[in-house]
Amino acid sequence: SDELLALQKDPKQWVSPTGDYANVRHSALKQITADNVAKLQLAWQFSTGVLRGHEGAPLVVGDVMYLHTPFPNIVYALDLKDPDHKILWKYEPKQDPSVVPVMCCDTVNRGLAYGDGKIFLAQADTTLVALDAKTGKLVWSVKNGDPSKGQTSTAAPHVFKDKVFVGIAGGEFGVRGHITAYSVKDGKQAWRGYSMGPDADTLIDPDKTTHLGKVVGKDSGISTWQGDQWQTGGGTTWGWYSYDPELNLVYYGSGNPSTWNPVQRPGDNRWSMTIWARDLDTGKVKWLYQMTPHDEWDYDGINEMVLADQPIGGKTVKTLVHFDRNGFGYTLDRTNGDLLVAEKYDPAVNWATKVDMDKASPTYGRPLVVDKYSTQHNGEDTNTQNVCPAALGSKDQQPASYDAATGLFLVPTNHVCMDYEPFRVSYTAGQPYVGATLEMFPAGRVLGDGTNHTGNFIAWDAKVGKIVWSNKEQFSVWGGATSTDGGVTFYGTLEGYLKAVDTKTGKELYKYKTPSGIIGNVITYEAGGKQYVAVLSGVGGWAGIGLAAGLSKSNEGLGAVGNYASLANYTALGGVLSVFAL
Ligand code: PQQ
Repeated sequence: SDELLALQKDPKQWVSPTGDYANVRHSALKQITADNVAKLQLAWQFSTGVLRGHEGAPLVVGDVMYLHTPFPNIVYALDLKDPDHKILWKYEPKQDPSVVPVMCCDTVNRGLAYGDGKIFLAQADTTLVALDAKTGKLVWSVKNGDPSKGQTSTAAPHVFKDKVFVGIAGGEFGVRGHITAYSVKDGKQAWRGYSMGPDADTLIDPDKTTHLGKVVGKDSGISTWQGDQWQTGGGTTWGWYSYDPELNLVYYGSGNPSTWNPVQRPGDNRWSMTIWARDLDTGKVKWLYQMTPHDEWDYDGINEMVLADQPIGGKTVKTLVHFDRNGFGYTLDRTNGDLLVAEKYDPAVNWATKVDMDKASPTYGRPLVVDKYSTQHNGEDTNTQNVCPAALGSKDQQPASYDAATGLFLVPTNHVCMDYEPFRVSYTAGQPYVGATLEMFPAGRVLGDGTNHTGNFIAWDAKVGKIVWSNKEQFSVWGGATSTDGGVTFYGTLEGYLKAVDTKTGKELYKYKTPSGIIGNVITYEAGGKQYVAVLSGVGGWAGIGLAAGLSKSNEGLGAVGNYASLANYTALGGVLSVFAL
């Protein structure tokens, strides 16, 4: 039996980091509605005691809330039955702080997973621990990587059926990405699939695994790399995972190829920047789709895969919807990887004119790159200017929500462009392997439309690939959205507002300024017969790296600092959970 599949159908709880296996981030709760949300009030708060960026969200399992922090990755269990929200237990791992300097984009952690009476935490130092959910006592732990080689962990673990899945971060350190499945029961490794390398490592079947309907052939994870560059090839796996129990397939994306200097690594660099569908039990790859072959801009493909069944062409299609860093919103048939839609979800996107949708074309499925914005074309030590989006993408890790009632995807986005200058680097284990200098700025500077906001919160129709409504946000929306059957969608902003909008129209219905900028994901749950909305504030992440790491030069923080410098006029560091109710 699949305990978690049953639990996630109860809207009173929030039992997985993404809400459910399908990553739709939608709740059937509806006490809070578009008509009454204006009366929402702060119910209680909890300080995590940790500074720097608080990503992810707590879990609610039964009457207990499980809350995590960025490094040092403390876990709290809070009693939701108790009016004082007493701390039932606290777990604080002992980690070598030398991991901190090899974390690329703040000391974030995207949350916990639950399964089989255990709470799973992927520590920054790549240790995966299973804690007894009742007592917080360590049940088992395994080491998934080696921080001395630049391998770290920021992604939430995901429990699907009897396995817990973890990825690896470190694309800025030449880490070769992989996803690993461990037994929930005892931590025994079931399989590991690498993003590149020989078929024995990637678990790709040369005669069965398909890319855009064609079998990929032998050692496809090597053949588009020069020499042994695939060994330090990136394609890390630090995002969100989803699972379709009927197809028994696990979906996720791989990140940028290393280094950021494209001139140094000729070829398509397969399978970086790729959507993966793997069999849950064996890890065998059913299909792949590489969105950005031979990346020249750091458009990691790791953003969430939303599994939604949608009416297309008169029938219900099992789709996978993905808002990529590269600025295209993709809709695929998740049974076989067929590409159905690929359209820009920010009109500013200029590095490619479109994705070639002509099945007969030799460039079918590839983005058609504009020479002017090709950092490869312009070469090393040349500054390619005004590329949209910036490296942090039209959307980064902040997950979208799907509301089946309106058929809309509610998407937190970035509206940022960049200058990008690649330079030559050599690989040393555990040292940065970046090879580009960046500067980011509001997209309005390229569009020449007089605006200087760096975010939009949009509603997207993934059946056709069109924006339905779009709200300007002063800053990139770095926190995840949640829609509800009350017709309300919630999200947080970098300056610290929890906001509620009408899902259908985007009309802003409520906002409340929390103690720090929000890069966490909103959740909703029910306790004692009452609906609550909860969100972590605590500014940081890549967008907030200037504040989080105390950086001030505009091209520091991998080019993000200057673009978000004015955040310091609105907020400061500090982790706090805020919980709201009517
Ligand atoms: N992390 C954030 C964040 O939490 O705000 C943003 C990013 C990361 C990126 O935009 C990245 O490109 C990125 N890349 C890697 C990688 O290539 O391994 C890791 C991470 C991370 O682990 O947080 C980020």
